[in-house]
Amino acid sequence: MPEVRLVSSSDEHLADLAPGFRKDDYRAAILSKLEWQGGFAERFRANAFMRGGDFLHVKAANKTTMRTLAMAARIHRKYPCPTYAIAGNHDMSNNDPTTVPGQPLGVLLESHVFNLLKEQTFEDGSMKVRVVGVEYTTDLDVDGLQTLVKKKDENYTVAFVHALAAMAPEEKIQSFFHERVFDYRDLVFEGCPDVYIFGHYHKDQGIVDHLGVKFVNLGAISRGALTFENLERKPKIASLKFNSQGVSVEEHVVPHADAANVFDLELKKKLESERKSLNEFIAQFRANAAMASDDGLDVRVQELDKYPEDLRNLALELLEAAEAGVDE
Ligand SMILES: [Mn+2]
Repeated sequence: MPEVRLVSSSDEHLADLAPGFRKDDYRAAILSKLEWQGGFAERFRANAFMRGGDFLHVKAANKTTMRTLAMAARIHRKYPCPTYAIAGNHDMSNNDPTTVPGQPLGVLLESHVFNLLKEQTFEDGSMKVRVVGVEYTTDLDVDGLQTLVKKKDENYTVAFVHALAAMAPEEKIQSFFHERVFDYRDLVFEGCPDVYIFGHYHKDQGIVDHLGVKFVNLGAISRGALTFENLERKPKIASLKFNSQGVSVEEHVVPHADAANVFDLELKKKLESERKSLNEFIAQFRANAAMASDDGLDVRVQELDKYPEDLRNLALELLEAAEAGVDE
């Protein structure tokens, strides 16, 4: 029976140094997960391995060593199938996708260790599966995602997106990222993809079937790269089979060390309280800005654009460094 088999993984956050509250050899831990994934792809007889963004953790291009990139390249060279990747916000500088060629991810793409996942059709006999990759952008909206539709000559369509998404999210804007959270229900429409896979949101939201459309949102492979980490979470990948009987998606736990062995829990507590005060400060700033102007918040936020560019860039860099856990 003709069958296409794919594996998906996201948010590996590979880095030289342990981010946030990790206290172990973080790089070795991530690399061993990548090795395990290659073995999984072999056992599963995958046609392709797909990475959903944030393969690298630190946004500053010169903060990932050549040795780390070389180790990642060596592991992927042994994979039994090609690896495809989309860019996440950590793979770029200033949230700007045009910076990717000058980033570590750009090197992996240029050297064909990874292939850029834009639009790729995988075939086995009469079975055709098209996968569309949607990199991180700050202006992605529901209309944009709804332009992604099935084509007549393909059996199945998959969208792999680096964006926050959830089933009936309580809040439309995630408070820490200040980013839109897509609602699965808005992405089911006439001619929509058969499967959506999401990266970016590190929490595990499992595999959800909504009106026959599958949503795969298993969270990050890395743990502790962002400060709001659930210590109980198990890193997972998904395997997907497409044949004449339909689509089957399964989740698989990636072997990982016990939380108690890799996390510095005192430091996590401290980071969480720092984040809380930062959020309170931002909320207060917004409230004050709204009160101080009859024109409302929008105009005040626009006024931020009047600050000199170097000052805005410095603020951006500091925020990115804070997010990446780099104190420089
Ligand atoms: Mn991300």
